[in-house]
Amino acid sequence: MIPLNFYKNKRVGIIGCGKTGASVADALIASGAEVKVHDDFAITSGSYQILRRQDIHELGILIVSPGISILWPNTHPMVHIARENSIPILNDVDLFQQHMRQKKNICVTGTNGKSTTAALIYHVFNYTGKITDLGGNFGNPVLSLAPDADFFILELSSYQLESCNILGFDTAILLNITPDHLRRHGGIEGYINSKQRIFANFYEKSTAIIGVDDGHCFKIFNFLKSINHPCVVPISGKHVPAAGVGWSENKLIDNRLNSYEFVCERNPILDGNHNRQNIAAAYMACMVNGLDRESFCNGLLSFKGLEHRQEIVAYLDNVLYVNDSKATNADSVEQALERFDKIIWILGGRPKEDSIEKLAKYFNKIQFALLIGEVAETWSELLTKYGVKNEIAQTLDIAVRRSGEISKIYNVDVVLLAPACASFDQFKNFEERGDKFKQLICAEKC
Ligand code: UMA
Ligand code: ADP
Repeated sequence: MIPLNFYKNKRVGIIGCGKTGASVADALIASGAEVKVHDDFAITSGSYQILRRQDIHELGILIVSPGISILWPNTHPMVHIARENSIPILNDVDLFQQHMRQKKNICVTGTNGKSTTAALIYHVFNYTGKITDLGGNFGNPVLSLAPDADFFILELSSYQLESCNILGFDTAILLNITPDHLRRHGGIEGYINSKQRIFANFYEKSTAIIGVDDGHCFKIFNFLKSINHPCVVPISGKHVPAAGVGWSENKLIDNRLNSYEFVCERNPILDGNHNRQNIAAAYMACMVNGLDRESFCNGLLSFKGLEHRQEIVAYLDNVLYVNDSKATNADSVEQALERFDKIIWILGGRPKEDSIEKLAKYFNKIQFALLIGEVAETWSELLTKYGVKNEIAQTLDIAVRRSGEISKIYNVDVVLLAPACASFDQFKNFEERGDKFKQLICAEKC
């Protein structure tokens, strides 16, 4: 737990008592602050004092959890009151920054690839014996990390960046931007603004690592160059950028000095251009933080990848079963559709703002689609319009059973769970959905 000594005897309010709110409350209480907590739905632990509206004007500071809207779609009413009373509003990442300035942080954002990239960097740092901790949107809040680590790898979501004010990270990585969480950010402009905050308040030793494979990030790259950011490195999963890091076929190339230096071959577990983007970013983060190339390459080769991201579950009766439960938007699903052929596609859940229609160019690879969750009927109609054979399975159990039957009829290489949807209509989270998929396959097949 990170000690928050600046807040000793201060009155602090917290909105949201999930993982983040509880970690902030615990760290503040342990540091001698006077803490009150509000949650609109439930206080998960009875041990905190309740924050009421009439308490807000007495606060020294208000901390918001990532799930609390401070702008869109509606500003949380307590945030309104705090603003009217000129109470500073920060989040847990701000508190972390205030207290851990002497340590190095490497922060990762992007629409897709954050967890893989953050985990890979963490793995390589550990491999080389550095004392490192990993957290943030990854699952364990930043204030729950071990204070004695020398390096902190922080995965930051657009929600966290939106409410973060101190910023000024040592190494900031933006992998890519495609439409996601648009309602929460009031549209694509709001989403881009949140993401690019990762580079804000930079200082002379900050490094900005930025994917240049999409138009939004490419513009941000040009902007950072135009304002003379001290160190901006373009990275790509598709080519070798000038003065940057990228790929020539399966070779990672360091072209920072425009000298086209070979670094290493890719790790076969991390297949696809998307993973090449992640590896290039991770490599660069390691280089600017003092690791050597050989250590990076050895660390990369021993990285096993993360569960639920194009995870190979089984190869049975000539059919590969792939769990890509974390593919919750069209862009992440695209990576899997690009990689595989002759697919039985299990998809659906609670839809996000983007549609699978933008994946139409891959529909000729789909032998059959099995739809689950709230969106099943709508997407069944859409797929039928494009001539894709499909069936509403409604639940994952039925979809897996049907995939076994259908794979015997059609010429199928892969059964792919890549939902292009959030899981919350039928599961607690994407992990539960992916675990269920794996259990079902093993129950049916192994
Ligand atoms: N709540 C309110 N009012 C609201 C909204 C929420 O009171 O208007 C309360 C809920 O009742 C609940 C609490 O807030 O008790 C939940 O807080 P939260 O939504 O901020 O979630 P945490 O449990 O603190 O988890 C957050 C991240 N969740 C979100 O951003 C929604 C977790 O990311 C993150 O792992 C965790 O902090 C630790 O840093 C999850 C996520 O879904 C994985 N992230 C989104 C994504 O990856 O797409 C952004
Ligand atoms: P995030 O933490 O940003 O959600 P993950 O590493 O958990 O990213 O991967 C989520 C999904 O996105 C998986 O389906 C994965 O295959 C895909 N993915 C991973 N990296 C990228 C990338 N750089 N670009 C696009 N999709 C990616």
